[in-house]
Amino acid sequence: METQVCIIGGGPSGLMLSQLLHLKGIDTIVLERQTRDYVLSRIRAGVLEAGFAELMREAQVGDRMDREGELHDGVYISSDSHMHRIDIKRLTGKSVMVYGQTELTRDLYEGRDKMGGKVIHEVQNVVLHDLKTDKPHVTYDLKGESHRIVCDYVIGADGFHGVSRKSIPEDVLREYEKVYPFGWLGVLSETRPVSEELIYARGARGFALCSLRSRVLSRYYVQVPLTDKVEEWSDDAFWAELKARLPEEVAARLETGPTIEKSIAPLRGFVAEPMRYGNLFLSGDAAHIVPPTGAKGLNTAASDIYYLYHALVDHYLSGDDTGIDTYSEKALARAWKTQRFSWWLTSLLHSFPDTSTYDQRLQQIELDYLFSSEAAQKSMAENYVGLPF
Ligand code: FAS
Ligand code: PHB
Repeated sequence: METQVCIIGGGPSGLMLSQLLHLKGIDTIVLERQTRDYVLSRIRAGVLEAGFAELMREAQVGDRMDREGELHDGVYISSDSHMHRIDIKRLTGKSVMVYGQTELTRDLYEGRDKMGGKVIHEVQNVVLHDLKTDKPHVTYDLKGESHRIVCDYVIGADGFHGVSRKSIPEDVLREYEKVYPFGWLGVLSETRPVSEELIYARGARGFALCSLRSRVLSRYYVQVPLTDKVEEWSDDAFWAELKARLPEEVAARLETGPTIEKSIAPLRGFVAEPMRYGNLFLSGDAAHIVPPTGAKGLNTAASDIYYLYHALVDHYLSGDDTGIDTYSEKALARAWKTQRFSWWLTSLLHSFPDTSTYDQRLQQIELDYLFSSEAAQKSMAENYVGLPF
């Protein structure tokens, strides 16, 4: 088989790029390791930056997001009993879109179906070849048969555990990592969300987050030690711990119920450089991971896709390779800014084991400064709604 752009990974990055390029007449094939149902069963991000929402509309898959998603103009940060609202709309002129990654991935799949997009599921043994030549190719197995795709470019949108990053020679690839000494226990419940807007709660017992997917579907998280196992957490234990970390008036109105999903995710910051090797381009989690505190994981995948989309359109439609030649530098510049913001918000709101009393006081002072300074709130708000692409 031949195509112009071979995309490894049928998550949000890969599907979004395939959809956008198709609309410009550029041919792609997406190779996905899992089944579509498996990809759609994953519960992940919930908050979209304004730029991501714009990309969904440009990809002609934004209608359901605009109908069912919620535009949020503010977000709460609570510290013990104090609640403070960061008015992101007043401070930046922008809102964030609350709409689950599962739903937007479904919308992208349906968009690909409508346009006859080529997404091949359950591929195995994907191998990238001749990346430093003008005609790289990809081999893979499907139902016991071997296949080969010759292309101009390979896009590694295959997430942190994918094959693409590992196809860059060790003497070329530089990796930077920060592992946080805790994880997030997350639940989904068919209950009315406790708040109209998200609440990031910092408390003596640790961090908690009140989020949502709709007016009848809530998403909650509590910080847990890395040694915790999800099976150790009953629903009752989760609800009791969440209430203990929220201001009293919020805890009092929390609607509890059976959880329909429960999982623990570790927190890490990770960046791989460069994001280009020959005619292989990394995007999204294949190149970088952030702690979910700042809701930047999926949104940084979006800026990678935005840069790649424009670079490939300029290449194929105008013969201009500036975007291709500057992709890695541009994507990394923004990715490191989202690392910084995610690290800052994680450091501000979580309880760190073995931290000194000095550092504990500094954390409280940083929070007091945020609550009292319009400049500090504007800085947080401009990062939360998304720095410009
Ligand atoms: P993805 O990992 O989503 O997709 C990569 C795809 O490639 C997968 O479908 C995988 O099956 C496929 N693949 C892997 N190897 C392959 C191979 N060899 N061949 C073919 N296909 C292959 N972000 C937030 O902003 N907020 C959150 O709250 C949040 N929560 C998260 C919770 C968890 C448990 C995880 C793991 C991530 C979370 N994230 C969150 C980050 C997440 O949303 C990612 O940023 C987002 O999925 C990135 O999208 P992709 O880059 O497309 O990678
Ligand atoms: C979510 O709804 O899953 C979510 C929202 C905001 C975050 C992280 C996760 O910062």
